[in-house]
Amino acid sequence: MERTFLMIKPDGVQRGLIGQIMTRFEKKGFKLVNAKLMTVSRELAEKHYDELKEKPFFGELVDFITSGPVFAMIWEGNNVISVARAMMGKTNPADAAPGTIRADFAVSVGMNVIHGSDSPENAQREIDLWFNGEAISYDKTIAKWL
Ligand code: RTP
Ligand code: MG
Repeated sequence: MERTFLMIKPDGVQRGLIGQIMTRFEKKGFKLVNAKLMTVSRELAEKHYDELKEKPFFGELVDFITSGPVFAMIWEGNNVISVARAMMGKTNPADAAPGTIRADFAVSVGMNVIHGSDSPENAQREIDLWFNGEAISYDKTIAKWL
């Protein structure tokens, strides 16, 4: 089953949007397999956004991601990498389709509420980087309430 790394950025955490955003992924039918509220070191932020290190906004991006707590998550499900990206909407909230997370909750490209892995390779890299590759198993508990 496919897994992706999603992160509610400092703007989403400070604005109290964690619950509403997680609800969208739960209602869709994806399964939460790890999560933590955490502050981000510059080292971790720079590794995470390594592909963007030559971009003019890289410094601002790292400043922002390290500016307050983020909520890091691993989600599991069919095509979760691309479907989560579709549910997030385009990078710039001004271009994001109504009904997507970034369209509904954000107005600025820098503070666009959520990150999602953009490929299977990056999903695995980010799950390893943020969670040491570890996901929670539901095997022993599921079906007791069904
Ligand atoms: P993310 O990695 O955060 O999920 O966002 P993304 O794939 O949609 O976009 P990406 O190209 O990976 O850019 C990462 C984050 O950098 C900020 N950004 N600022 N000022 C700018 O033109 C600009 N472009 C990108 C955004 O916050 C974007 O989410
Ligand atoms: Mg990206």
